[in-house]
Amino acid sequence: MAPAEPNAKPFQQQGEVPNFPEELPGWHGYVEWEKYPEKKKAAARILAKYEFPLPPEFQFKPLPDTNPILEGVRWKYYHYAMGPTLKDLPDISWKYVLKEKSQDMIHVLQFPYNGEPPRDRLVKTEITPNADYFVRNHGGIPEINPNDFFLDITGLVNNPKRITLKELQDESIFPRQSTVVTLQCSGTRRIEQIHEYPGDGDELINAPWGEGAIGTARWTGVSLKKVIKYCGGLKDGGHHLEFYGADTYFKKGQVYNYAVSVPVRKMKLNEVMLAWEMNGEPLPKIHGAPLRAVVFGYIGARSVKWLYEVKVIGAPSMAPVQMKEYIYYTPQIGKQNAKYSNGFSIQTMPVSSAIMTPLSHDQIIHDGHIKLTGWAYSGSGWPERVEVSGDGGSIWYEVPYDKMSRKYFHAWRTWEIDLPVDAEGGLEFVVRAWDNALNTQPTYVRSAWNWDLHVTSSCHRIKIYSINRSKPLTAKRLKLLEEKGLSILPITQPLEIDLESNEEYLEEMAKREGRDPLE
Ligand SMILES: Nc1nc2c(c(=O)[nH]1)N[C@H]1C(S)=C(S)[C@@H](COP(=O)(O)O)O[C@H]1N2
Ligand SMILES: [Mo]
Repeated sequence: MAPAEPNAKPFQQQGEVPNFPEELPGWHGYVEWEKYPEKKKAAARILAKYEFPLPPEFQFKPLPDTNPILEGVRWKYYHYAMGPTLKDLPDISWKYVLKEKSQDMIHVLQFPYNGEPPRDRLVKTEITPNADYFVRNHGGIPEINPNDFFLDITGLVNNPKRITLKELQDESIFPRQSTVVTLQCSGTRRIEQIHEYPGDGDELINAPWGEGAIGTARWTGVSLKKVIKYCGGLKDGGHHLEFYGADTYFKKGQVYNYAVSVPVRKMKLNEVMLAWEMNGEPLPKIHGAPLRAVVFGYIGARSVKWLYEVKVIGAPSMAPVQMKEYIYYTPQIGKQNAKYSNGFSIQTMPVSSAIMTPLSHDQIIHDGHIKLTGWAYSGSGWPERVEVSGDGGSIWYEVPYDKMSRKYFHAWRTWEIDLPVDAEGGLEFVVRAWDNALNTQPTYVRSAWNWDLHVTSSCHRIKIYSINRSKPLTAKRLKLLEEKGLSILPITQPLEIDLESNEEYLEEMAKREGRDPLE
């Protein structure tokens, strides 16, 4: 189970148990906040009574080797404090993790649930099985009965409408769209930034993601463009689309429904889908059932789950997830001088890639070639070339085109290469991808460190230990160990036998003219 957070005292209700009733029958775990400013204020007053436990320090210390790695006590307590409607959500959400996700997921944060699949499995298939698809939640999982579900289209459209799921699925009203799309969380590979320089430790949870917060699925639904057309099109001044999710989000003592926005241009390009199917199956609860947005090429945060309202607005959303988070600062900006306005708002994802096998610190016995596998992705195009280096980035080898999965406009490519490796000992393997517009990746994590620790798109580097059996001495040593029933692995354990016999030593010394000159 979850590791204990040392600073967390058991939750203690302060004052009367609040009651924020559910908004709609058949929509469990959904409290509407955005339409009721008074209710929001009441929730803020309640939250102000508490001193919530601090997030544990895991950026300056090693991460616990538990699974879940982190528990998220603070976020559980936010939910407990809100009374009966939300207090069960940590448990309910965990129940869906166990039901809908693979048993061996790496649970990066138990609540709100964040999880990624084991590294080797993620790139075995170009389409990620639903059970292995990463999950990034900011709150609990609402349980919404599909028969009770509807989507509201509001704001600057000519005919605002309430559309049921049945209507959305009626092909005589809306043509279906089915597209292979990769979603990538901007936190992918955050662990590399944490290891070099820590960042913002509170607001962002800073889930210490590895390389697996990315996945590819065939999503089925309708293009939002068709839905907006069905509502009579945009009114003048409608420039952005705000998406609302039914989950509750807590930030700096306030409550919200999860909300973000994308420019209408994205919708006009048919790059925003409202999806109810994932890889031919009904959308899993944990991935946003009954309905989610899928925004092609953008940071995962815009693909709102449990989507219940699309509001056409004039300027980018002022909701905290859009305005205050997912901001990419320069290395000179941090806790001392950051403002919401002095960084990029992360929308289109840059070109990036990762080596998924071998794993960092693997010790590899080989015959002059090592097989590497991984993924490459670009939000504004597609990966055209992947290059791998066995020496930290001096010499690069191109992944053969027939060892890359097929091209899609909106998806990653998985790849593999038999990398020639002559050298032995500790080596640094590096990958970089090039997209069709010739964009490639920054060289080092340091080149693109940013305070919120987003978008670690620098060349991915792993450290391995090479044992090359095509070298005569190595072959001989391995054979000897095998005869004695000993293993060379792990290299961190002492070798129990002498490195050579006295006779061999003397013979070698003679050949080398001894240790010291004779005159
Ligand atoms: N309603 C809602 N939608 C959400 C989120 C959320 O917490 N609530 N998380 C976002 C983020 S940050 C990401 S990366 C993706 C992850 O999608 P997945 O969990 O289906 O993989 O969902 C996005 N949509
Ligand atoms: Mo994300």
